[in-house]
Amino acid sequence: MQNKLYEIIKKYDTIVVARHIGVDPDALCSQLAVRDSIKLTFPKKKVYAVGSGSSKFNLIGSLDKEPDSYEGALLIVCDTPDKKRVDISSFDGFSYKIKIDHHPFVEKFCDYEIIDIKKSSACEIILEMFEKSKFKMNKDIFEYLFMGLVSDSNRFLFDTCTYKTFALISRYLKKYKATLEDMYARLYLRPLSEVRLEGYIQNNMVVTKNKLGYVKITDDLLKKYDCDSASPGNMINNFNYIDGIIVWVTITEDVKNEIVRLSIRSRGPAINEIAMIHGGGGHKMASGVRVKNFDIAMDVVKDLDKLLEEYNRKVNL
Ligand SMILES: [Mn+2]
Repeated sequence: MQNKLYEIIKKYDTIVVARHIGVDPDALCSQLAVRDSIKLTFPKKKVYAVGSGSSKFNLIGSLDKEPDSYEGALLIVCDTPDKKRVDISSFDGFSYKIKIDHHPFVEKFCDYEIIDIKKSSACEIILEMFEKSKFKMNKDIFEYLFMGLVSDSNRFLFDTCTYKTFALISRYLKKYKATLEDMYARLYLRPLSEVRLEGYIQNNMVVTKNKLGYVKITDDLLKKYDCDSASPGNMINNFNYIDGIIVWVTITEDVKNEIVRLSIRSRGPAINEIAMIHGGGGHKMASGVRVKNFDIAMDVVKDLDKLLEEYNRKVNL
């Protein structure tokens, strides 16, 4: 797998590395690690990490401007299961496309697809491949991959982290003497405005008798708290392990894109099928949906509540 990847990459002079819309640390870090390792391994190649960033992740690393043309270039898409969620202006011109992903399979849209849904993160897949291959690494590249892995596994809370994950990381922590505190600060330092918004969510989350928690965040509220529409989705993992809440949802108005965004998490039933029915997707326990307005968002919430009702019935049998 890693050798095939190496041989393909070797053939192209221009390489574009993309990932999903609504950037998160695993998406960003996987693309930056792939970009920098290719640059390090093949210094003459032109490699671009593209997509819209977020000021929230300024401490992690920076992206590139898209090249003028993709003619004849190689595209590598990280952390994205479907074509419509790739954060890129166009697919035209690419000679070959590669996908590296850990989401449940949605569709094949690349010539060569490396998918392992058992892995915690796209970053873990890449770190494992780099270790076994001729791709060069350095401390910075390892730090990207570590941060992406930590973020997507919610600091090793999920079952996708195994002894293999820890062993893999351990070998590199030793090799590069990376400092955990520095990496966590780059990942988790956040503005006070977001903490205050989180306080609002804590106080205003509605909880149904089926143990579904949800909260609506309007654009007015985002303005009041000086936050952007990506903020609630970014803090959603902080609501895990609350007694009395099994599935929880933030419903956020995004005026710029004229949508309402649902971020959904579960520590009980798989929620990705309901997300998919409503045009979204993601992981079994961490999904998202974009809809037109709050009314449609509440249809998703109702379906999730029904799912929980059934789940609770089975659990209590
Ligand atoms: Mn991911």
